[in-house]
This record gives sequence, structure tokens and C-alpha cells, in this order.
Amino acid sequence: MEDVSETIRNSTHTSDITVLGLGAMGSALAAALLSSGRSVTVWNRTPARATDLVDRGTDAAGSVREAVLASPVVIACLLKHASVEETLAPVADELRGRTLVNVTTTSPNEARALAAWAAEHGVGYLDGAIMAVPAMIGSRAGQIFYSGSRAAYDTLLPTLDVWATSEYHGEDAGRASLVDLAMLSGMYQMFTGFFHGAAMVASMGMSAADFAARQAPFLAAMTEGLDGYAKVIDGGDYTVAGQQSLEFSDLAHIVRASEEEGVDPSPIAAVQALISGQIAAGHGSEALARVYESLRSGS
Ligand code: FVH
Repeated sequence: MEDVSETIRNSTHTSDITVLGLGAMGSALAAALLSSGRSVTVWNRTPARATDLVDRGTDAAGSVREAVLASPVVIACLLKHASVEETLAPVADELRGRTLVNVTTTSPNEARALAAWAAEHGVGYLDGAIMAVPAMIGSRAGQIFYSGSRAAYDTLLPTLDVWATSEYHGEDAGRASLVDLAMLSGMYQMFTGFFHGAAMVASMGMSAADFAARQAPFLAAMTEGLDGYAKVIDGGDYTVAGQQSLEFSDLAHIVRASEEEGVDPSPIAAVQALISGQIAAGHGSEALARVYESLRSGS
């Protein structure tokens, strides 16, 4: 059988970097690399999606194998973990000795499983979690979190910085994904809160656009409070002065108003359940941020 690592040492790469997956994000990543002067090979399951990038100077590989062999660094930007496994499993031998950067959204444990698979096959592994939309790629406005091989991160940093502001979170490959998903949890709950509020005022004829015009500056102002909550949580003293208490934060009236308007109260009822749980446990006079303790304990 061919010694693949020997092949890599002896081969002249045809490009600096390979991008597997040319969806909206993969295309943006490849285009930014190209604009930075790097030579890029791309592969996509549906070849037609490579046309624009080929017109701009990328090489399009006819197979995953060919794409992997073209560069010392391989970026995977596919739909989800299963598509990464499916795409990479047949080319494990070809990947040996190269560095794989997987920026596909995965769970922390999926990232760890991929890192273990990479280690088993002699592949350097860096997991990336993109906190940006494709239009933000190529500017410092976006953030990308990384975890996994420190050596790979340090070596690739000038390349990674082409895409966004890079932030390293440690050798445990699951960490970048954990921060990513925690951030997205906050975002989706904020969006759902907006959808719920918009549904409530719809009964009085207010459009979602009119509601958004009021809600957006209010929420932006409220984010100023996050720092204060964080200090209370990190300090671990929920009796600290100056905090809104759990009793004061009772949301039963919002749940009731939602029901009275015929709007499903489940988003706000979930928050109310957390608050009620803390009050029932005897912490009513303590800070609202104590809800964090219910979440941490899984109760
Ligand atoms: N777009 C965004 O705003 C977000 C921002 C945060 C991070 N995400 C993650 O990035 C991954 C890719 O996202 P995307 O926006 O590029 O996604 P799509 O445009 O839907 O493209 C999906 C690509 O994946 C290929 N693909 C899907 N299944 C398979 C498979 N079984 N085998 C091989 N390739 C597969 C698909 O190929 P095709 O349909 O064109 O043939 C696209 O190239 C994602 O994890 C986001 O969560 C983006």
C-alpha cells in the first residue's frame, strides 16, 4: 500500500488551501482566501456551485480525493456533522499529514469525535465556529472561535484572520462549538421573545414592523444589564444589594396577558417557571440572576 505521508512530503501542492463545500458560507470563505492572494482549490458535491469561484481563479477539483491532495490545509464547510463524516471518511488516508479545519456547525461532542478520528488518522485538527453571516466574511466584524490543535491554530492564524477576528478556546476541540451554541441559544431566545411580543400586539393591530421599531432599541438598551448580571453570577452572592429580586420579577401577569390575547404563552411561561422555581425554593428576595442556578443544576 502507498505510504501517503511520504507522498505528501514529496508532493508539490497545487494550491495553498482547499475548501470543501461551496454553500453560502463555504463560497464566502473561499472568495476571501482568493482575495487575500492565496491559491485555492475547491470541491462541492454539486459541481455547478463552483462556477463563480473558478471564473475568479480557483481550481475546482473533480473529487474530494483530488481536492484533499491539492493542499496541505483542508477546510470543511458542509451542512452538518453527518455530511462531514460522509465526505471525509473515504479520504482518511489522503488527509494524513495535512491539517483539517472544520467550520461546519457541530455539537461539542461531534467536534470531539471528529478530532479523535483525525488524530487516529494522523491529521491535524482545528474546529471552527463561525459567528458571522457570509457577508461579514473578509472583515474583522465577524468572529470565528477555534479549538483543537494549538500548533495548527498558531501556524494558520494569518490565514484564519483573513476571514474574521479569530479567537482560540483551547486544545479540547469541543470548546469552540460550546461557546458558539451558547451564543446562539441567547440569540434564538431573544428572537423568540420578539416573535412572542409581536404576536401579543398583533391582536391590537400593531404590525411586526411597528413592534420591531420599538423593541429593537429597548432590547439594545437592556443588553447593558448583562455585565451586571454576569458580576452577580460570577460573584455567587445573590443577596447583593441593588439587584431586581425574583419576587419583583414574577411574570405571571405577562403569561396571563398572553393567554387573554389568545397567544401561546410558552416562551414567557418557560421563564416564569424558572423564576417560580427559585421563589418556591425560598429565594424570592434574592436577585433575578439566581435563575442561572436552576439552569446549571438542570432542574
Ligand atoms: N450561512 C450562515 O450564515 C451560517 C453562519 C454560521 C455558520 N454556518 C454554518 O456553516 C456551514 C455551512 O453553511 P452554509 O451557509 O454554507 O450552508 P448551505 O448554503 O446550505 O450549504 C451547505 C453545503 O453543504 C453541502 N452538503 C450538504 N450535505 C452534504 C453531503 N451529504 N455531502 C457533501 N456535501 C454536502 C452542500 O452541497 P450541495 O448541496 O451544494 O451539493 C453545500 O455545499 C453550516 O454548518 C452552517 O451551520 C453558516
